[in-house]
Amino acid sequence: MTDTQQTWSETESARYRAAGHWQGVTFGTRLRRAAAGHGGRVALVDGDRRWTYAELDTEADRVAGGLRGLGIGRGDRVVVQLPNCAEFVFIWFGLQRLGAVPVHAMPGHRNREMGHLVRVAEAVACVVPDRHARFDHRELMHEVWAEQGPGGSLRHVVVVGDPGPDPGFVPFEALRAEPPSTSTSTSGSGSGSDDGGADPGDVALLLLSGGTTGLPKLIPRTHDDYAYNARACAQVCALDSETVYLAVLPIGFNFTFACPGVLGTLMAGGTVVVAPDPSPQTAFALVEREGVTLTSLTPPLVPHWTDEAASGSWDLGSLTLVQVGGARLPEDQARTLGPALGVTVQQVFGMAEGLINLTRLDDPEDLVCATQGRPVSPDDEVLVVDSEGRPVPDGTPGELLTRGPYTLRGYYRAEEHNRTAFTPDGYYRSGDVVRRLPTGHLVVVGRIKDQINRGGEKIAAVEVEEQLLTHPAITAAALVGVPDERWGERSVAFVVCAGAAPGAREVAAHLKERGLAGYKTPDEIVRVPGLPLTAVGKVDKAALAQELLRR
Ligand code: OOB
Repeated sequence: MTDTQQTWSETESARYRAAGHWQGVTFGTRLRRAAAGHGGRVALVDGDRRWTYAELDTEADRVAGGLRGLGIGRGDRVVVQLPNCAEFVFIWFGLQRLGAVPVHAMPGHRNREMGHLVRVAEAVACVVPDRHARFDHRELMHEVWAEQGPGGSLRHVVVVGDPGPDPGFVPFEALRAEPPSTSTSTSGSGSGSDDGGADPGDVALLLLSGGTTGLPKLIPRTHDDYAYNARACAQVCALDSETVYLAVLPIGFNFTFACPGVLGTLMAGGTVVVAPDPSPQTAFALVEREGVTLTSLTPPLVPHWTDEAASGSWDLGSLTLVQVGGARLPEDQARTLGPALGVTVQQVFGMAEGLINLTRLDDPEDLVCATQGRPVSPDDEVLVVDSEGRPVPDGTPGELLTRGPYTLRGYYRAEEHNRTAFTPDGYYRSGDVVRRLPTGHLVVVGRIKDQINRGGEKIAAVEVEEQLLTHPAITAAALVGVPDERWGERSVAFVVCAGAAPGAREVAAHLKERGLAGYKTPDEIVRVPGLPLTAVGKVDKAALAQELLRR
């Protein structure tokens, strides 16, 4: 595995090309072709601002010009941490135009995560908002910059909005100030091309894994594989140029961006509308105004959307399909959502690593409500195996292993982790426990990875435990997920203390001080005299969860 190439074998690559999955077209070139083919159609809407495909193409050129002026070029990694706004899309395609590689950070990430991403990716720049959700991202970037030390890779911070007094911070507006010049030429490779000379097999972006280890791993996605991810989802969802997609969840989340999301919609010639927040009030106003046809949600939003729709004060007539995924959707909520909104519901069981499962638009209600869908590609290979790695019969729970035309073969710069995260023949060990039905539909029944899924936001237990142990009073810690009505799962930290136990508030303050994203703060702290161990001497988290349920 090199930095810029994924490692499917030659045979597999040839097969995926022959099947038409990999089309050999970079994202930079795709946007150029879309602008040439249907430049007058509306591509993107953000508040009162809207851009046609031709205008989006021009914005990408302008941003690329500005980024090139900063010395950014092919293969360079840039961490993008922006809330839902048009600038995310401009930056993303601006980077594609240079053959540079966006790293999708989440708006909630803080010092620890951002610093880690910059270090692992050896990012040359970060793009952040000035403030978002009452948090100053410029201050965060000051810390990240200061902490990287003299040998650090970071050279630029681009700020969307007010860059503040620091002369080292580049305002986004200055980036796009220069009218496009050389960048519109389509001749040859290099700085003047549509894609900076990128190869379709190159890494086009780096996604974050939910993580089971200390810090999130980076997932390399190539132009060929990621475009197929978006297109295969778009086909199942029957997207076309009439599609109006509303981006409600964070735009950098794989679900929102490419399942089919932003990229699938743009590749179908449709319109992407960005929602500044996920409330049903904001979303429904946009549905009415823009004629939104499709959107995607995580399960915790579903009851709010159902309730607000029941108020009867909205015209949701344009909306035809609502996807729900990222965490297990309770069956009763799946059953009420469709009638409440007057839409088809689709369950989505996906992962940043690749494999996407969707229920089909014509699936019977029972499959839609009680399964998490089936793979989008005929070439997705799925194995359900027991603890010895032997395939189990349909209907029997086992771990989901998968490989295919858009599933990673290795995390970025994580050789040691890769040795255990994949089988010798290249299957990704998902850590999810599923049951497969004879129809191929999967039911997610559990998980063997040490991760908590809090309403779609993934928390690696180890990462939080390590941070808990930095508190002077905590001598041992175990983070456990327990069922929760609102979040599906909430996180409970069992701690062993020397002396007085810190309260939940103090722990939260400590973790914040350590620069950990807020959603990773334990929902509850339980002091215990000691942690129970399994026969092999590991912390017995099942026993801890049981203990909590008993109380
Ligand atoms: C999506 O991606 P990630 O990378 O944040 O998380 C993947 C993990 C899966 O391995 C599984 O444990 C869980 O999230 N998950 C679900 C689920 N969808 C994801 N568990 C139960 N039911 C579901 N429907 O979460 C993601 C990526 C693309 C599309 C949709 C979700």
